[in-house]
Amino acid sequence: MDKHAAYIRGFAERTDNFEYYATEHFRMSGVYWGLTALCLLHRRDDLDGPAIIKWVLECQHEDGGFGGSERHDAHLLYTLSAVQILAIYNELDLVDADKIAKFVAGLQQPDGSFAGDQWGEIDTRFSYCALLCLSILGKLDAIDVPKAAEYVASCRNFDGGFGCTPGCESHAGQVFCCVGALALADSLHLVDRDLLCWWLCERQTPSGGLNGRPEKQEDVCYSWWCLSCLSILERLHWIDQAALSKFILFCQDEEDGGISDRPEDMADVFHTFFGIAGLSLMGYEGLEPIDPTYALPSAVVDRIRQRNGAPS
Ligand code: GRG
Ligand code: ZN
Repeated sequence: MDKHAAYIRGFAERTDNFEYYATEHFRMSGVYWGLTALCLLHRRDDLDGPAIIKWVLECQHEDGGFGGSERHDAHLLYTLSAVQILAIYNELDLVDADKIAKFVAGLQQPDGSFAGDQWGEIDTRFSYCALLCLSILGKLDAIDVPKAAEYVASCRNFDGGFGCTPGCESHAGQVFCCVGALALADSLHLVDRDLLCWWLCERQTPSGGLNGRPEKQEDVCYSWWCLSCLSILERLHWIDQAALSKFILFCQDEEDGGISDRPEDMADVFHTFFGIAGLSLMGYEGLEPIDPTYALPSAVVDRIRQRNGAPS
């Protein structure tokens, strides 16, 4: 745990390398991944909270949305990450929730789907981002929630999985977004639970790791994309958790910290977060629990629920 925390801190501190500039456009999500991983390791305050909060606020646009970093266009992906970061630091009062809700609501289309930004790409990822962002802010009433759920359900396939838009192939990443969105919309009855959970547990390969769709390679991040759905749908016991834990642990860089997508590859912050998050979902000793729908530490979600007046 010490090495993973040091790896994440090192990533946050190094700005004189190629990766720093090459990842500029999605830095807001990178900060969310690193910070949430540190929370699960009980080390939230290893990063400079006040500096991060100041930077997050600098990335907000006049229309209420947030960019991936300063000078980048507002997008739902980074608006969600920004709101998640502020929730972790218990600093949601620093932003105008109505202004953010207006930005999100402005991206909903007549069929219930969401565009990611003003340029109009439609994807079920953005449905999840919109619903989660507004749930955290306690502003779900800014959008048409039943219509949002109806659109997500229209992306459901014969195998029980979900894709990016209607008719697109089932992919575990999209399944996470759709199951998460339906959970937030209180519409899980639109999921064919047994069919989908069977498809999800079929993602486990002989390596113990999970893949994202049939015939593809296993990858640590699917420990989150698949497992979170199995957890939401109460079927976590349908996979071999011991074998999956072993696979994730095998992908650790034991010298420099960090977790890679599969054994022998280079570690990165994305897979470090999703590996730790997967272990946390399986109750791995010493890790903070994570909420499978909010993708935030459970303690943060309890606080959000209290703030929004819902029973925790
Ligand atoms: C708050 C956790 C959280 C997420 C925000 C952005 C988002 C919402 C969700 C992304 C879901 C998604 C699509 C994940 C998949 C990422 C991934 C590993 C894509 C790789 O796709 P391919 O086709 O990989 O390159 P395979 O494994 O199919 O070969
Ligand atoms: Zn991956």
